[in-house]
Parts: sequence; C-alpha cells; structure tokens
Amino acid sequence: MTTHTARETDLLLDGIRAFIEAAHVRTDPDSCLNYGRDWTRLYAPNPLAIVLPGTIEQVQQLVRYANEHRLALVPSGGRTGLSGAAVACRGEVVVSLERMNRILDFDPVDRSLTCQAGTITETLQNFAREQGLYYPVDFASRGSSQIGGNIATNAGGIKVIRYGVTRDWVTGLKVVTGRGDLLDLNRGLIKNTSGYDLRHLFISSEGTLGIIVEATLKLTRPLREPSVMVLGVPDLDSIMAIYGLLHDKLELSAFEFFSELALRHVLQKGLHRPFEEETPYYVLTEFENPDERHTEEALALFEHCMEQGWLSDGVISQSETQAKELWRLREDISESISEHQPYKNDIAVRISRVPALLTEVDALLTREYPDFEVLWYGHIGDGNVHINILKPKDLESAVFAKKCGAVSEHLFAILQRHGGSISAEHGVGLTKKPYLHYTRDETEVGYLRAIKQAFDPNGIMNPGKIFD
Ligand code: 2HG
Ligand code: ZN
Repeated sequence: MTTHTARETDLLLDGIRAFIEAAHVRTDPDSCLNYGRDWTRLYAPNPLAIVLPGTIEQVQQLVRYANEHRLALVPSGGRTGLSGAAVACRGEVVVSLERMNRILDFDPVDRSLTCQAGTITETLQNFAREQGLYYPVDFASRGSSQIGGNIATNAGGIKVIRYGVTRDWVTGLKVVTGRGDLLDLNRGLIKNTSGYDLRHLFISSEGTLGIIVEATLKLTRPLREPSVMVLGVPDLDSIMAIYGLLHDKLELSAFEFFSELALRHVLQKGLHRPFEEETPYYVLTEFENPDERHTEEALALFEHCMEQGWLSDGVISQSETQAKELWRLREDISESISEHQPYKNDIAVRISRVPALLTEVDALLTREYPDFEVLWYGHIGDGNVHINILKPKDLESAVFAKKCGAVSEHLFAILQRHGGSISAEHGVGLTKKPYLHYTRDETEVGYLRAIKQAFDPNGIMNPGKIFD
C-alpha cells in the first residue's frame, strides 16, 4: 500500500472533487471512524477519505480515477459485517453507497423489484409488504444493513431453512467492475443459459471484484399466520432429533437454537425467560399456522418430543407481539454480548453432519477453553452454528485473540474432515483470511485469483480481503 504525504493526499482528493461534489468527499475524523470500520471493532480505522457517489456514472469515474492513481477502494454498505470485509485500515478510500438508496422499479407480474445498492434491507422488506409480497432474507441488522452489502456477503440469516440465502433472490445486478466497466447482469431473467453467469461471481465477492450499484430481487408471498415456539432442550443431540421431526411435519420457516449461557446475556438486557425452567439449550422454531389443524399438529409433535425426553418445556406464541418478543431472545444475542469483545466463529456443515460435528466441537471447546465463556447459537436448521468466545475482562486483547486463533486451527481441522465451511454467512474478510485454506484448496484459490485479475487487474478493489 502506498502512503501519501498530506500534499499528495490533498491533490488526490481534489481530483475526486472534480467529479463528485466536495461535500461528499469527507476526511473529518468522525466520518473516518464511522465509515472505516464494521461491527468487528478489531481493526483501527484509517481511511484516506470517504466518498459518497450519487450516481452510477460517479462510481465509474471514481473507479477509473482509482485505477489511474492506484488508489485502493473499499466498497461500503451498512458496515454491519462481522468479518472485517468493509474495514478500511490501510489508507483506502471508502466508497459508501448510502446516497444511492432508492427503489427504482417494481413489477407485480414479475414479482420483483429493482433498487439501488444502498437501499436498507428493512426499507425493501417494508416496500414488499406494502405490495402484499415478502422479501424473505432477514436478520437482526435489517435496520441498517444495505442490500449491496448483503449481496457482497451473500448474507443468510434466520429464514434460510425455508427461503435460502441472498443468492437465491438476486435475479439481476448492475456492477461497476474494478476496470470501471458497467455490466448489466442477467436483467431479472428467471431462465438464462447464455454462458457464464457473472452475477454469481459478484455475490459473495466482498467488494473484491467491483462495486454493486443496483440489484433486481425476487419477492414471494408472505408467510401465512406464522407462530413461534421456544422449546427447552437438555442436550445438543435432542436439538437435531426435534429438527428431524418438525422439519418433516410442519411448514417451518426458521429453526434456530441458543444455549442457556447465551440466553442469560439477553435477559441481562431486560428480556424475560420464555418459561420458568432453565435448560442447557433452547430451540426457536417458526412455522405457518393458519388454522386449528396446524396448531393441533404442532401440539401433538410437542407432546411426542416431551415423551421422548427431547425437550422439557416450551411455549407457543399467542399473538404477533408475543412472537416478536420470543424472536428477540434469539436475535438480540449478538448485540447483547458485543461489550465482551467476542471471538466469533461462523461455521457450516451439511445438515446430516451436524450431530457428529457438534459432538466433536463440544469436546474440543470444553478441553481448550476451560476458563472462557463459550456461547453457542445460530441457524442449526441450516447446518450453521455461531460459536462466540467471550474475552475475560482482565485478559489482554492480543493474548485472547492468539489463544482463540490457535483453537480455531483445531476447530477448522474438524470442520474440514466434515467437508464444512469456515464461514457460513459472515464472509471471509480479514478475520477468516488466515483460515481460508481449510475450505478452499490451493488449486481452487488459484482460480479465485485469476477471476480477481480479470475484473480488477490493478488490485484496487478491497485489497487484502478474502486472500492476499
Ligand atoms: C446472528 O445469527 C448473526 O445472530 C450474528 O449472524 C452471529 O454474533 C454472531 O456470531
Ligand atoms: Zn447468523
């Protein structure tokens, strides 16, 4: 990375101000702090400047200018990421899409909308609802994450079991490549077998190939009267036994879990226990419950699980308000533990491998972390588990990170044997970069590099993220 003198920086930024209004080229300390980091809080933000283009043409001009002057760019959405992919800690120019936040088009026949990349997830969810439709990719950061960032990370969330991940809802993308070319990819088509689908390369590319500027997204019909159950479960094995049964018999839209230790953190923030009894684990499941017959079926399954000893207590929502309250027990965990500077793992295996993986990982973590608080939660119905290790107050951050990093090597070796991924939905960014080889072998990474070279020959797009 080239470092610039103050004079050189001024000249470089003046060059940008020639095509983007001066008010949208910022260098004040507040902006540098806010736009230079994501939710990881692990890296000291140090951007050269923050640029907020308002049009696709301005994005193109900026990318061309960056190529000319070998300026590194970090595309930036809502910066709710957890892997450091949107962090600017090495003098990069942050390109925030937040001014490009309009829904441009909606078509009820296609059941699809087109929006600018800076559109907030919740804005488009609400827009879909107003049309009697549903955008089902959903997660706790819906109020600040942006669709461009969701696509660049291939975000998953809490409804994947039923609806899949972001990738499954993107039918078109406009992107400015690292060369400054504008590509209009797939144009909302459902069927299109005209060769390589470049749209999919940009999904999950973490800003390393170019900048997503517009997206066309599919919508679907809303859930019919969803109900939420929270179940108290004695052990990890029972969770998957319950999953097998409910997945077969109910129209599930979520199957999440969390541990008692994780629950205690949201209780400290003012939420209430779902029921009196404490159990080591909890399942939160959501299912369509439009009539009596569905309710009776759910209750019968609950009884059956009780008889099998797979659960010991439970509650079913009686209203939308109660359903929302129950959801908070799961959704608020991540935020409630952030003050403990957790070391995060976001692992995935095929669902059939979950029980074996959990047994091995549980043994590893018990052995390696006798003194640390280890929290389990996540989207277990998708084979995706979040393991958060909380930093003891008196332990230095660097020592803590080193210890957790060393345990990760063991964890990922187990994961590799099960054919899993080191990142299910948070991305590789900076935090998981050292471990990429557990999921992608050298030959495969060689192909990733070749793709990067084709789209970004000068290496200006989010350098140092995913791989070096
Ligand atoms: C969630 O599922 C998010 O709550 C955050 O993906 C996970 O904090 C985490 O590790
Ligand atoms: Zn998650």
